[in-house]
Amino acid sequence: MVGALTGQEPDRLEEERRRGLSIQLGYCWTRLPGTGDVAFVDVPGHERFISTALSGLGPVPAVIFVVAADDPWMPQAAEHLAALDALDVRHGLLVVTRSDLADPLTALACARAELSKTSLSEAEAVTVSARTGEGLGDVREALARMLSVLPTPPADAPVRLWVDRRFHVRGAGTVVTGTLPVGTISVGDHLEHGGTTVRVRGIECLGERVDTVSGTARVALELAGRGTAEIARGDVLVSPGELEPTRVADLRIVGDGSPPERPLLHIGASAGSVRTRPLGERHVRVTLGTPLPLRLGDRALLRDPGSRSLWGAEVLDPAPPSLRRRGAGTARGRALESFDLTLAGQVRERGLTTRAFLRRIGAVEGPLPEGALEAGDFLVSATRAGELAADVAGLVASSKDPEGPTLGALARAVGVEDGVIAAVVRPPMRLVDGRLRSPAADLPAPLEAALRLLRDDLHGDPFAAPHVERLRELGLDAGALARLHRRGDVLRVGDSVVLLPGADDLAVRRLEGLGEEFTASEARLAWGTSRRVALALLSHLDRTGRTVRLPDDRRRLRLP
Ligand SMILES: Nc1nc2c(ncn2[C@@H]2O[C@H](COP(=O)(O)OP(=O)(O)O)[C@@H](O)[C@H]2O)c(=O)[nH]1
Ligand SMILES: [Mg+2]
Repeated sequence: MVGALTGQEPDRLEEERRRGLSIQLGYCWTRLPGTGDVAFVDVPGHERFISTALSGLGPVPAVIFVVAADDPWMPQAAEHLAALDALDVRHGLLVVTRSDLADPLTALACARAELSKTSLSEAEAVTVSARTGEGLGDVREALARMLSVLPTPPADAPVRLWVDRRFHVRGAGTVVTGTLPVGTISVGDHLEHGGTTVRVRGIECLGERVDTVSGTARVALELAGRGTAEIARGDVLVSPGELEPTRVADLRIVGDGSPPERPLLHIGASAGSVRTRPLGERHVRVTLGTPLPLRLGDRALLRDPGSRSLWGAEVLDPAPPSLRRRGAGTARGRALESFDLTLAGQVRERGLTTRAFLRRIGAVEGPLPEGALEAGDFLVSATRAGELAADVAGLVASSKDPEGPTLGALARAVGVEDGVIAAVVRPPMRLVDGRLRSPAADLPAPLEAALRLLRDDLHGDPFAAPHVERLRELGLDAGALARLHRRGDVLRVGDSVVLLPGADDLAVRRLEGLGEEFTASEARLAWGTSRRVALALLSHLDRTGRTVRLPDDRRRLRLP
């Protein structure tokens, strides 16, 4: 059918022609009037060549799903359809071919029923005979309709070209081919492969030499540079520095059941064995053998070659936090349930990150979350800024240096850049000549000592507000507490309930992990504190507009 459509023969190997069977990926193209150039990646149907088929399917935006009128619904058709569904390919055309050999309606009804359960449920269906040519016009028209609704891929996105073939051409050197989904490649560009850089010496697109090409396109690149000989099928060439190679990623499993411990991860044209660790019911952490430039929201596929089962997977976090504590996996699974791929969500999730990093992992552009700080390229969530401010306050207070510690010393102690420290400094701390002046410096000595002890009390357990007796012991009466609160040294949420500055942000963050509405006792459990502190903190959050108290005494967070 592809041959009849394009006038080109996708099977080029002698063995393929002899056995009447595709073994490798085949490449053909045609020009559709009003639509433009259309490239086809013909994939082998035989079940032995499933991984080759997947390497062709991985990066395509749309498919023609072909079944024969004289065949029953075949296991390999089911397997290819399951893979397309797992990859969430939504644009497609169902074609029943060999209509001269059998009435196509039975096969059509059967295939349609199967497609209707998948991401291809909207696919239009046509019947055709490649032998007589009947229906070829319908195929072209339906193809044009299908292609007309494909979204235009961003030409300025970073390049990620999955190599599906590599060969050596005498005089030209190494040539690789692949389906370019987004972005632009021009002659002279540098691309990264593993740790090395290669240069694009020439580009061929549908049999013609071009200077530049943007996705979606089939491309052949003539490469120069050391290391080109090591490039193999399944490798990936990327815009230098614009993507983040990752070895560990958290994925959401789409579909039923869970993948085994050592499945294959297919993404783009690559396939590699990975180790999985379940994170709750619907998520897994995968550890890759070779780093790949994964991005937020990428679709991938996990496959168990033994049972031939496969699972769809959405890349949620290509740079996840390490899991050390017992039970951390389950908690991480819960956090991934509401994982937010926008810039705001990512800043909230990561606490401290950079714009460049978020761009590399493909965070969805948008506004910063409320209360976040920007310091150069760094982005700091409100919660993290509060925590850093508290850490800095503690270090400043305990500094032996009468002038106060330098920004650099603080930055090293806290493990962030100087600029971040400068950004999180809030009154009453002051930055004077590159040093942070202790606000406690101008407090009476006993009060300063009391504040230091209070900080120690609260440091490991931010919601364990000291009891009235402890406050009395520290000599902190109502007047002293009010004074410290005014200066920003403490956060006073009730008459005798004091926490450290930033505890309110942290409290809100913990509440985000609860349901949409929650009771006071659920909040108390989330904070791991006493009823006395929880009630005072809740009314503080009500007063400051962070929570809304509902008529039945439940609460919800006020959305920004
Ligand atoms: N009679 C007839 N034969 C066809 C038609 N389309 C393909 N064939 C033949 O069916 C066989 C399998 O076709 P091929 O394109 O290799 O199928 P593939 O295995 O899916 O790649 C070949 O011998 C083709 O010549 C058609 O519409 N009518
Ligand atoms: Mg074939």
